[in-house]
Amino acid sequence: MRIYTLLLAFFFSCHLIQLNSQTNTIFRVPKIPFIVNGAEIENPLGGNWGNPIFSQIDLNNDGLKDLYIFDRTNNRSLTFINKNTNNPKTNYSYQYKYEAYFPKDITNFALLRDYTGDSLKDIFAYTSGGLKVYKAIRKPDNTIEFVKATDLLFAENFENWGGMVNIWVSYTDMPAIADIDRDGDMDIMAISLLDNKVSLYKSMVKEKNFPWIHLIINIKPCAGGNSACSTCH
Ligand SMILES: [Ca+2]
Ligand SMILES: [Ca+2]
Ligand SMILES: [Ca+2]
Repeated sequence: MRIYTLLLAFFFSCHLIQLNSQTNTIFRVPKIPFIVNGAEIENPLGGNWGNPIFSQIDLNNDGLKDLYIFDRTNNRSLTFINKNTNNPKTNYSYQYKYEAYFPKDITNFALLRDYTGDSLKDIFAYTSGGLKVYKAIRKPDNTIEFVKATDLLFAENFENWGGMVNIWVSYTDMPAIADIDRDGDMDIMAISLLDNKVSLYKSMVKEKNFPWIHLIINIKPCAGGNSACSTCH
């Protein structure tokens, strides 16, 4: 009986939304409670993940790190706000309105990393041939806009031939994007297309005093193959 009540409430709400949209009236999306055994479910519409990738970003600019999930099974972005309730089971609230910030054309994987040094996470996402990058900008109205920084991220081999090569990543794989050598700039590790070994793409921002927006990084093929990369630092 309770299920029928919820369904009726849902369809009635949809009907109201349709009426309001026809008359251009501002409406508020109703909150429909999902109740199981007398208790309301915290995030009833934020689940059903198939292959989630987790990242942190302060979506509402309150100083607390919120949660961004990219589900690679259906290329869906989900956003959860950190409520700071000091209860680890209910820290996050699913709030879909922030999903509108994220580009609609992301597929296979998305990782949020701050490559600009402004503490606001940018996007590294799959594209044919490797990685595309979006730079995050906090707008005056406190929303976030992701602006395409590059359609395909390249690396430069400073120490050898000096040529440029795209940082190749398979659509079935995912790179590691972190400060691998702990020198304060962000490096990338990915499995090479040619030999299936892990390559370290070392950022040269610190070494060469590049501006923070410099995305060109150094290539150091990892001698340890897929399993160990401590030898290539
Ligand atoms: Ca926040
Ligand atoms: Ca940033
Ligand atoms: Ca580094």
